[in-house]
Amino acid sequence: MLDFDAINADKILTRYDIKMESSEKPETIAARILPKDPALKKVAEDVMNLKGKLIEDDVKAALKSNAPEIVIQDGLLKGMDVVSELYGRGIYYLPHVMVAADAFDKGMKLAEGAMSTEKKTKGTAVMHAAEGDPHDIGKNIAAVLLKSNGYKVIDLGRDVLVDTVVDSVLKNKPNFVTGTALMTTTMSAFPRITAKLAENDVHLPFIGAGGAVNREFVESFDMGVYAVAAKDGPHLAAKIVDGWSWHRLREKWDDIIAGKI
Ligand code: B12
Repeated sequence: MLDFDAINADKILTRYDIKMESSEKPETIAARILPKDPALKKVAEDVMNLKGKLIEDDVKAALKSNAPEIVIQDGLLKGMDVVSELYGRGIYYLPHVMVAADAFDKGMKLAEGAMSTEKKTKGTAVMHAAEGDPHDIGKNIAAVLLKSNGYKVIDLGRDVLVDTVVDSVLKNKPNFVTGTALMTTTMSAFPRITAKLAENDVHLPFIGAGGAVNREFVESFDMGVYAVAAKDGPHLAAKIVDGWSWHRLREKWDDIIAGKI
């Protein structure tokens, strides 16, 4: 018979992966990621520390000395980057992430409202987060950047059925479609969408992005063009409205993403 009192559970019930990953303290992780500018740092800290009540005032303050795009990229997004790291290391749990995402959304709404809207529409994008996928933070940022660069965005939201995306493309005839997938279980929706579009004789660039996918996957199906970050959207969109096919976008992808062409 085992003597349970003699067993030290601490030595057994350890998630070694998390223990190892968590050797870096939260403060060190934050210091590595947080911006230097004090106003932007406050915004990032509000997201990181789940301060939904403070974020609106702090975003307004940051907007006084920074462009809305900077408040998003170097403030709100940096806070979310810290949250992602803390979650990945088992320091934050899902409820923390949900509250942080709420604070992030509040800040985004304010920053988006402060952006100048260009009168002339350069082109139209249909955007969505993949069927079964509730992760829409990256898509929302990409949508804001496209809108602020003069594109009309038809945002279908998150967890969007493959058929809803296809119907919207057939109805709205956009210049390009975008999909975001953060889960390995949802990324297969991308090639299902492009296959259905091809059946309807529609051939347009499908910008695929999100933590679950990489360039290799997105280029494994026709029409797929990979985007790493939200800021890549306007670069790719500019080429698309200039008439570049998805084949050509793939060929020149490195130069486009590097901002060389
Ligand atoms: C926030 C978050 C959530 C939030 C989402 C809130 C929201 N509204 O989005 C909530 C709490 C709801 C959530 C829930 C879940 N989550 Co979650 N979540 C995350 C977390 C921590 C961060 C994701 C994030 O927002 N990243 C920041 C954004 C900015 O990144 P992004 O979307 O990739 O966007 C960037 C680029 O990809 C690009 N981009 C994105 N879209 C587009 C579009 C265009 C056009 C362009 C140009 C660029 C672009 O631009 C952005 C940067 O500039 C990740 C962990 C991680 N480290 O990523 C897990 C993670 C994605 N979640 C995960 C899981 C498993 C879940 C749950 C299933 C957990 C559970 N057991 O219940 C549930 C989902 C349940 C369900 N099916 O409904 C897993 C997915 C694992 C996998 N590979 O499949 C992850 C990776 C965590 C993990 N390590 O296990 N989650």
